[in-house]
Amino acid sequence: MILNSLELKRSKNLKSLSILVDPDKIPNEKYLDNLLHISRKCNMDFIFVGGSLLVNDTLNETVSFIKKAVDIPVILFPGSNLHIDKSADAILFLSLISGRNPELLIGQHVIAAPILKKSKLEILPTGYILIGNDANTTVAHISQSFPIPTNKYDIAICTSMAGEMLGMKLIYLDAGSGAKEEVPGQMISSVKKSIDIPLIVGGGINTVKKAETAYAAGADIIVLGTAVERNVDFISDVALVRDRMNSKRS
Ligand code: 1GP
Repeated sequence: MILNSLELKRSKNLKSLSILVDPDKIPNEKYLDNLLHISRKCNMDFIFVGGSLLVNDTLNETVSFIKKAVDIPVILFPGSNLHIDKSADAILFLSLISGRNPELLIGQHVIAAPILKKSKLEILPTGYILIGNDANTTVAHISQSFPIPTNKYDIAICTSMAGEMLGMKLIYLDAGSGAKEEVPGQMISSVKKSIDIPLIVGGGINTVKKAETAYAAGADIIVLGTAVERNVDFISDVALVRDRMNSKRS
């Protein structure tokens, strides 16, 4: 079970790495093949698949391709209840707790629940928290919600604590795909101290330094999307950071 393994790793302070594959941003099969080859070589922990908007309707194709090619757990990162594929291993059952849009707090979940119940997907109840100073991003627009500003640590802390108290099993601090400003290290460490569940951090992590900062501040999993689309070798650089951190602990 993915959740059990994450909780165990968290208890040992072992770090994980995930790439985010947006089916709309795969230029061709060769690209995906190479991405998966490098991921396998780097012992990628997870592959998240999804995006706010999926306009090309290639989610199923993408998940099947990945499942055939590698043994890495595939976790759906859905933008809506339409983004479900039963051949994945798990789904981030995201509740957008930084926002006040009832559809994304509970509405879409009600529609998805009976479908998910019949599937074999592992459900990962996740408190999803958008961080950023720009209310004009794709995710802010689609979600019709404001992100928590990068300097409002208290709001991020209280939101994460409330998520955990509501029974969510993971917290995801996301600056949004391609964010200019990543989630600040200080905010990650403040949230980390306030919760006892695994912490996922993503959005705008496009340098090794930013990855190191996020891990050192307390991220249990970091997610790489845009930077990998620009330079696939970035995966190996960050995997080395993860391995270095984990070797100190084992
Ligand atoms: C976005 O956290 C992910 O939801 C990844 O963001 O594309 O900026 O790496 P990037």
